[in-house]
Amino acid sequence: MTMQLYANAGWGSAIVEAQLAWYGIKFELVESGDLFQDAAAREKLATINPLAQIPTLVLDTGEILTESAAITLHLADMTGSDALVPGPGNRERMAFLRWLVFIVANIYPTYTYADDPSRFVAEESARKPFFKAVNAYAERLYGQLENAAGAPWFLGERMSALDIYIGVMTHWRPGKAWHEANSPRLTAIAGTVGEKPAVRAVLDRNFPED
Ligand SMILES: N[C@@H](CCC(=O)N[C@@H](CS)C(=O)NCC(=O)O)C(=O)O
Repeated sequence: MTMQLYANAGWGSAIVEAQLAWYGIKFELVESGDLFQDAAAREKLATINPLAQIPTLVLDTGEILTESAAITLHLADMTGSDALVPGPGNRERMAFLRWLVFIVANIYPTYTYADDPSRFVAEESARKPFFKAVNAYAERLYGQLENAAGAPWFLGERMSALDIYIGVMTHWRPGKAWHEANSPRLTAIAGTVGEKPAVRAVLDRNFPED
């Protein structure tokens, strides 16, 4: 079977969609629907990914792969390419792994918690302050990512999947204007990665307002 990517325009599936496009891997895009607004969409996705999150990838073997970092590493293994993931022994490997995990373990969860605070904060009046606090924390984390960023790519001379994460995630809270003012390096990386035709096509589909 053809690989299937569960996706919703503008969401984290774009990070994987861009990598699949980069490698030229054939896949079918399955619209997940809005997992916050549509209970049926959540239920359907939960049958293959109990977290009901995207990206969710169904491999050509029928196996399910979730977690964007695991997918990123697996696609590199599968293609035998080091185009987006510096291979073992490569001097950029350690920084790549550190910041890949930093993004998914620290920054990404701020969206899980603040996209819909009602899931975590029962008291209605506490939701707004919680949303604000989580977003302020996200800003601090983006500050750390900014401080670690090289040029023209996050790892310096070579492009990697980290640049694709940055190209997608800088569209999310706190938003492009905030990043332009506070994260000039991340903003530059997002601009440069967006010039790569394979990535551009995916960004245009996911962020038509660009
Ligand atoms: N750790 C996961 C996070 C994925 C994630 O949070 N995806 C969001 C969309 S950008 C989602 O599906 N949210 C729905 C939810 O949290 O219920 C990854 O790196 O793939």
